[in-house]
Formats: sequence, structure tokens, C-alpha cells
Amino acid sequence: MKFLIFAITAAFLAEPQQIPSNPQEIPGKVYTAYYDQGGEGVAYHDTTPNNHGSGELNPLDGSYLHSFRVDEGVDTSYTKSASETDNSEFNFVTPPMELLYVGWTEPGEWTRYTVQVKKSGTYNVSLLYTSNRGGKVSLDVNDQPVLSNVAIESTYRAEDPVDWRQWHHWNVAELGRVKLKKGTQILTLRTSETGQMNYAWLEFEL
Ligand SMILES: [Ca+2]
Ligand SMILES: [Ca+2]
Repeated sequence: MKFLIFAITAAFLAEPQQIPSNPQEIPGKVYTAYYDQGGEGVAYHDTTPNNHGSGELNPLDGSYLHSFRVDEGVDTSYTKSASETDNSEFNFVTPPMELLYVGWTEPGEWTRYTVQVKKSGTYNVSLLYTSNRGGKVSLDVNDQPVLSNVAIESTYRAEDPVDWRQWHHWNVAELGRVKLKKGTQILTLRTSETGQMNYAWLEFEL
């Protein structure tokens, strides 16, 4: 009984494993939900002023994941094992659970990341994402476009019998190669076409 109570309490108090350093560091993963502070027009542009994840899809319950950036416009949610939402056999790659991501994306939306590059070099950039109809994304470095309108493959799978789960098939897209100088740099991830994609992290590897 004691163990059961402990297990239930632990589940409610669970925090994501991946709270990143501030600023986030490259090489490594840049977690999309941890975009800069500063609000609409400065740190992000979102087409709806509320967060469709925190406080809406995920009702406020005092937990970190459900209240994450609840007062901001970017729409954030997190990977869930319940009902095989995010860990189903239809994934192309299996993401960690309770991983925050940016969802409800629309063309024209963007998020900004002030990062610390530890080593100058040309990095391979990949994106952990879902997309039920394909789309395009772009990446700027210090407000200069470096990857423009990169096609993102749909992760729709006709064999998945659960219609809404078509938004939750995770995959990794190779976006391209990007030169980065050591020091503080600013990245902007843009949804260029189609939207309806979820982004969990950008990974930068030498
Ligand atoms: Ca929004
Ligand atoms: Ca949005």
C-alpha cells in the first residue's frame, strides 16, 4: 500500500527529464519548448494568443508539464504514454516520454533560441517531429536565413486505426548543414508551409 501511494505521488510530481541548460548549448539538442523569453513578436510569433496545450488540452493541475508557459502564445504539450498517444508502434522513432514540444504550428509562426555554441564548425541539423500531412520549415541564424523551406515528410500512416494519432507519429528529419561560430548565437525556427507539425528538438551534431 505504501509503495502504491508513493508510486501515485511520484507520477503526479513527475517532471520532464530534459530541462535544458540556459542558454541551451551546441553541439547537442535545442529543446523547442524552451524558446527565449520576451513574448509575442520578440521571442516568438504565434497565430493564437493562448497556449492550446498548457491549460487547455492539458488542464491546470499544479504540475510542471500542464502549467508550462501557460500564459504565452506558443502552443506546448508533451509526449504521453497513456492510450499509446506518443509511444505507439506507428512511430518511426520512439521519443522520450514527458518530452515537451511545440505543437499547433501554422505557417508564419516562429520561435527563437539564444544558444551558446561551444565549438565553431559545420553542424548537421536534424529535427524530432511529427507531421500528418508534410510541410516545410526554415532556420535562421542571427536573423539570416540558412535553411529555407526544407521539406518535412508526412508521418501519416494509413495502417494506424486511430485517426487522431496521425498527429503523433514521431520521426527525425535531416534539415541540412549549418555553419556556426563559437559564442552566443540566435536561432529562429520557422514553420514555412502547411503547419500542423509538432517539434520536440533540433539536434546539432558535428
Ligand atoms: Ca497559440
Ligand atoms: Ca501555434
